Amino acid sequence: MNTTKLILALAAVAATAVEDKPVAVAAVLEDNKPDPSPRSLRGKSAGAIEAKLQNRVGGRQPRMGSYVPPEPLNVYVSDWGTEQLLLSRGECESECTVSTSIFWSDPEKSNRIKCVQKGRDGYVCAGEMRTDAVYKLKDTDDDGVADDVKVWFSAAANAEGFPLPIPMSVWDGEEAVYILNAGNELGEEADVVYATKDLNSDGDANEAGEATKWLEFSPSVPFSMEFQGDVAYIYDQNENKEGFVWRAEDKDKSGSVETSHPVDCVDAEGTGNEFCIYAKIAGIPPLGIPVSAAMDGPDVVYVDANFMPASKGVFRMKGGGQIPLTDTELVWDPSLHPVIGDIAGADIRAKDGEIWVTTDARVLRLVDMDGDGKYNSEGETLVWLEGAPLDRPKALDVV
Ligand SMILES: [Ca+2]
Ligand SMILES: [Ca+2]
Ligand SMILES: [Ca+2]
Ligand SMILES: [Ca+2]
Repeated sequence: MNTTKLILALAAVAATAVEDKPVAVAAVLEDNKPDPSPRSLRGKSAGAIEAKLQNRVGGRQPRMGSYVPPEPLNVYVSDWGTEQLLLSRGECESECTVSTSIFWSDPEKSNRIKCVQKGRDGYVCAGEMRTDAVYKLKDTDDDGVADDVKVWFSAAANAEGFPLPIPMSVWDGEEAVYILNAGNELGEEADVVYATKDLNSDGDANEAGEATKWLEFSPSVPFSMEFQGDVAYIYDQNENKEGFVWRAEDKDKSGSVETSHPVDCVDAEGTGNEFCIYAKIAGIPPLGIPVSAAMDGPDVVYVDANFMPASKGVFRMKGGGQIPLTDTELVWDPSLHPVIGDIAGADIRAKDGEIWVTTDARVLRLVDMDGDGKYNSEGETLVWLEGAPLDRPKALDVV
């Protein structure tokens, strides 16, 4: 491990309260950490556990005004305290009532779900980093509990012998299920995006030829990935003092992304450049490194949870201008929300103009009701979930 990467990784570990595992040291810390999670919920997943919680803002009901919340809202969130995957569904009229069920709980497999995404085929993809596997989960009878669970791709079973120490992100794309793996420092393979397909229709992508390396881009510290059509946007802390959002596209349909071209997105169209820098996220070194980012159309939104108050919160980089994007704006300031108190960003999603984030013990939903481009006005910070069965929320998807 080189020194810079170690420092950045340690910064990331500190910023995320030791929850992410970008390097071996994090794994050691994680395993040494006493587990405060209540396990009493385990085994009760046969039926959906209803937790009726109302959205609120510092104890007040939000003034919805003319705002019409999109619905139905289905929020999948992995919990590292109770070691399971939750589904919370929102019924919204003037306010939302949230019903939460334990979507998936398996004492061997659902412990450290690092990423979750509802796929196009109705399956929920979950990447788990203790079993080094991506699972597909489906609720066939719509009771809020997954009853069809299968291994989609795993380090142990895939015929190519591809490692999967940390499945950071998964995306059910048009061409394949893409899996972003972050390498560890144990000698296993480093940072790569696999394209996985089920060619023989047996329900997994573990046979020979079903997984290929779509993108290799070490050295880096990748955290998240999402696609817009054929284009992947990958947030990478990289080894410098600013994070990158990479734009990756297999333009020539060769089956992989060429990374040897200049990393300048400005001339990407003219040069056929398949891999370039879409945004640069400046942090305050050594700790100001965001831990999660998401695309909101052409914009990049990210949550910075470092120890420097001035650079803490949810930020937006507006797209549509010069690339790489560099200008950023604080759009949600945690210091204005003493009830929330702090933010330790684990995951972020943008949907229908709203921003969703997981923090230490909550799932927050940010809604720009007054249209000022920020989420700080009264009624704009909504606590979607807190309290049991939620304990330590991590990965998030909102559909
Ligand atoms: Ca079910
Ligand atoms: Ca197969
Ligand atoms: Ca290519
Ligand atoms: Ca606002």
